[in-house]
Amino acid sequence: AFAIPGACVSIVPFGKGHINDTYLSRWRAEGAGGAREERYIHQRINDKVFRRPDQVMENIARVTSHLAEALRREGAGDVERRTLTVVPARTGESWHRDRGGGWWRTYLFIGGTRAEDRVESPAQARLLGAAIGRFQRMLADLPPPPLHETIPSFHDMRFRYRQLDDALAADAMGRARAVGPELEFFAANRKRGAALMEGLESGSLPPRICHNDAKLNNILLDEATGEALCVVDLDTVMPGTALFDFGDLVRTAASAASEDETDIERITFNVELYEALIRGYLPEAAGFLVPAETALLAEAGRNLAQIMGLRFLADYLAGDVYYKIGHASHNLDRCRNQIALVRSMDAARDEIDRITLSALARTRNA
Ligand code: ADP
Ligand code: GN1
Ligand code: MG
Repeated sequence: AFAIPGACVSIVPFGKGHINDTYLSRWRAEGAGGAREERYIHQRINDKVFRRPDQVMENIARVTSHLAEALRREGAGDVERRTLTVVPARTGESWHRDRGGGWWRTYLFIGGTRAEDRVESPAQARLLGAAIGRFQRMLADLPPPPLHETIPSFHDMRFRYRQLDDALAADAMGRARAVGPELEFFAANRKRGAALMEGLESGSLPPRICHNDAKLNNILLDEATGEALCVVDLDTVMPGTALFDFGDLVRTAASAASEDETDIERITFNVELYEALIRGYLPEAAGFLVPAETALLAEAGRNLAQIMGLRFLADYLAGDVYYKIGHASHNLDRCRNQIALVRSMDAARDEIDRITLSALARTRNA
């Protein structure tokens, strides 16, 4: 269905995403210089999560062409490794529907890269911070119309609390009695968690195009150099606050453990990695961030960890209907992981504030 030359040699499941079905394929084409092998990524878009895959793809086509143009303008080499490239269907659309109604898309495979669940070093964290800042900066001048909102209320904490309340009331799996301490934690933090959405609603936080899923394993790292090469998983690129992305990166890249770690003792917030992230992010983002945004940078990681914890718990109670899971308690384990991370961030709050202020001062003086 897609405009790929040659013959398919193999196709295998790929990656560790929680939402879509991802495959890697190899193709062999005979050319003037002999046989050539090309690789592609194919994804079946999760249409339970994304109700309008056509709108998702319309967003992604606009965003990827805009990024490619911006990269070329800035003289970046290897543009096809620095942004996703959509391979159109033979119909000319950016998607293909199979006979069962499933929605598919194809990207060029970005080889020589890996997606990690933990950061290796402060130097790498700095490059990751810069990658997300750059991504936001390059999309700041995307011409109208606004992008489609592919998942409504995606990072709206109050909506996520309501989902938890509903899942708890229904208690579809009879799991509610086993999650008392987690429910207590979320009840105690209900008010504090609203800060980002309140800022967006009051207008103090300007709406911006953001990625909305800027976690560590959605950024491909160059195998050879460790460089943060390409931000992938663009399904949720839509309006939001820049803090959603900074926060998602902080919660995943400055945690000493991965999101799947179950040993609570090991889930600690690493302030050294946080410092590197923010020092990488600010030089790219300082040109557009307003004071109301910089004032909430220190809160962003905590906020995003809270919302992910809530979502994992709601899905656990609802019977694991949203996230892909590897074992029965996976969503509960992930929820506990995020709670431990919030606690560790709270314990480090003075240090986080100090590092944030000093990074802001450094950027202003640079
Ligand atoms: P999900 O929405 O399920 O998380 P992603 O779009 O993030 O799906 O893809 C899953 C994984 O596949 C990514 O984390 C990344 O490792 C890999 N991946 C996705 N697109 C590409 C690509 N074009 N080239 C190389 N790897 C990719
Ligand atoms: C999902 O698709 P993936 O695995 O990159 C989820 C994010 C969560 C993340 C938690 C569309 O991201 O919101 O932060 O899992 N994506 C969607 O790991 O819900
Ligand atoms: Mg992903």
